[in-house]
Amino acid sequence: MKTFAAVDLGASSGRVMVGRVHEKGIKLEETHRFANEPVRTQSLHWDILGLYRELREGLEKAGPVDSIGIDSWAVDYGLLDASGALLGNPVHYRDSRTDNVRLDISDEQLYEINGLQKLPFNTIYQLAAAQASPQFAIARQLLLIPDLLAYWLTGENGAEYTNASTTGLLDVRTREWSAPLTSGLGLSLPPIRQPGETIGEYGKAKVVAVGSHDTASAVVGVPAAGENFAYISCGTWSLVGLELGSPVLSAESRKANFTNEGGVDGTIRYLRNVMGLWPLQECMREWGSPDIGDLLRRASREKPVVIDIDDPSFMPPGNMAHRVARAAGLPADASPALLTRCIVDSLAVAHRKAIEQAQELSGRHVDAVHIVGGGARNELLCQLTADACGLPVLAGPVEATALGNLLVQARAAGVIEGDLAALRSVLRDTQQVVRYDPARR
Ligand code: LRH
Repeated sequence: MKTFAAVDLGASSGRVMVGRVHEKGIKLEETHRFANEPVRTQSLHWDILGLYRELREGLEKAGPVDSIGIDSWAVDYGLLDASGALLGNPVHYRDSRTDNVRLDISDEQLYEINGLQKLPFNTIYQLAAAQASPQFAIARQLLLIPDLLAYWLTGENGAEYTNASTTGLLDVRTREWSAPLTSGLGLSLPPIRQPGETIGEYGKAKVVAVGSHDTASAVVGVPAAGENFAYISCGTWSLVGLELGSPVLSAESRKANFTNEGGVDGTIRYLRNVMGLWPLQECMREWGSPDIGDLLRRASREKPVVIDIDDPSFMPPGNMAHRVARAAGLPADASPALLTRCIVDSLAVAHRKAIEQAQELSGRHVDAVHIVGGGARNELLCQLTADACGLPVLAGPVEATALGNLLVQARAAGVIEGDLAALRSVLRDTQQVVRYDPARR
């Protein structure tokens, strides 16, 4: 048996989880949890030094481990000067600086190179927005957030492949930085490293590259058997899609805004970002954080109301309950239960749309939908998703991201052998999964 630390920086909190892994078992324990709140000055920023301090405190609390793996959400980065010092606090992707950014390349040409859905906050747009700043003029190197933290721990720099694949700067075919997309940046982009590679040492522990894009680790953590499954990594976002062997780059795929992100072991995460639980999280914050179980029970007794929850107007924070009520044609004082029902119903319908389109565009048929992440706890959402899709939903594990992070480390350490299917079979043997069958229509 070996012991690993998974560091996961999520939308509102960061955690250090310790996993004890042997060939047939995995035991997970959260040893440190800390806030990950963005800080607003003129822009919305990461509190990166505070997070680094918490990360080190968490590793201290974790005690001796064989290795450490770090993941976080995609696309965000820090800029370093020629001496390797960080230039300012990284900007959070929900900042408005990318609102009106345009690139010199057409959407069609861009998709042909990078295969990514158009999300206004992809690194390529963030860089276009940042390029005129004085900071950028002295920037020499870009590191994505997990790579930046690993650099501080080990002194080694690199770009982990799954997260690099979300920047918009990677060539989806060669899996390397695209020369046409990066040559004008005036920045050096670090060499790509694959999940499982050793980055360096922190004390006696190795620091190992994992699927450092949280969604890539979550997809490793999907306890699926075979390949005919769709997954929803459901938390602040719902990342809805399929695991494929090669990208889908058709015009239809681009128009439907499907992405071909890089997965662990050379897989392609063919998916679309669906708004996820973000609007509900924002409403809950406005409502003073009521008990979610009670809210969902009351919501389940309300009549369904469906809106286009994927409308980009729901992306920025603030005033969410009012925005949802207005979109649904409900009175401004609509009850939290009714608004919750509306968000959850709308999300279930958006899940169905993405799963149907993913199948059509890729030719892959699915016969079950796995929901992993925090959303797997939301019984109403799981049932409504099963009903909307007309497919069984298999919910869990909630901790798919941390588990995917740990499994890649465990394989690198030789505790578990084999491909993704072998890693997933450990999950099927050890993790609880709840099945929701679709209501008969
Ligand atoms: C989910 C996630 C998603 C990205 C977004 C920025 O946490 O990484 O995959 O699109 O955050």
